[in-house]
Amino acid sequence: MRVLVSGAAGSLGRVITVGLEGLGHEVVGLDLVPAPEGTTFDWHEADCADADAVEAVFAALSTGGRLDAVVHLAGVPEEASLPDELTSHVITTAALLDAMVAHDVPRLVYASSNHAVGRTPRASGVLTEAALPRPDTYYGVAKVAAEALMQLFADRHGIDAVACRIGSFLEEPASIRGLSTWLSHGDGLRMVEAALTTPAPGFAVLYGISANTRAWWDLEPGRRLGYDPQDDAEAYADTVQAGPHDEAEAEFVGGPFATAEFVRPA
Ligand code: 15L
Repeated sequence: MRVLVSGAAGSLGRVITVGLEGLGHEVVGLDLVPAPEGTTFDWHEADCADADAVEAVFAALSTGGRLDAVVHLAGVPEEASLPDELTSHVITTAALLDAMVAHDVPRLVYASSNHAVGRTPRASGVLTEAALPRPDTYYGVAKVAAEALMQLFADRHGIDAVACRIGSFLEEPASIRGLSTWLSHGDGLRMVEAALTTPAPGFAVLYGISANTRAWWDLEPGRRLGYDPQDDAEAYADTVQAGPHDEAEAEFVGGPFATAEFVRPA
């Protein structure tokens, strides 16, 4: 497949681009910044929030053959003001979806987040993909809205759009919460590959975590799409240090984003 990856220079993007290339895909990187040294694939510099700039990238790519999918990983990974969050997650997703429709690109894989449902109490039990939106921050609100855009474009334009509600994408789990929310680098790649290749998903949601013994999120929606996680954070249970915020972070699935002390930017 020929795949455009936004946020290619970010922490997710660096791992996913190289991994997709290793799986035999033709990767095109897209980011605000130049390609990291040693990048072996095509790269475009543009702001995904600028619809004209995004359209120009798609127009340039159309001369080099068919683009099969977009993997949208760009966006601020933490809380910011509401306008900044909406720009970073919703405006960018809309610009990419508009360009996909204009250029007949059939599939979007999106780095959504657990924070779309982060204010769900842990006491609610394992969350399925049918969990109602329950954001813990403006960041979470923007992820909910981006998922709604994906549903809209699936319904109106027949785009296949998989929203991956990612937990904690790290080399190793870094906290007690991480033993439940960890997504290993290898499983992150498996998740994206499944979302890219599963036949005709329409709009679909999966939880992007490894096969963690202590998981709070249902892996079945992902398994139905072909995501077969191989790692388990439990292997790190003896090495992860308890922290002073563990108790507060355990109340809601969004952990540190959902605690009562969290201060929202204006
Ligand atoms: C996210 O969505 C954030 O981008 C990341 O920084 C982590 O906070 C992660 O969720 C998490 O919940 O651990």
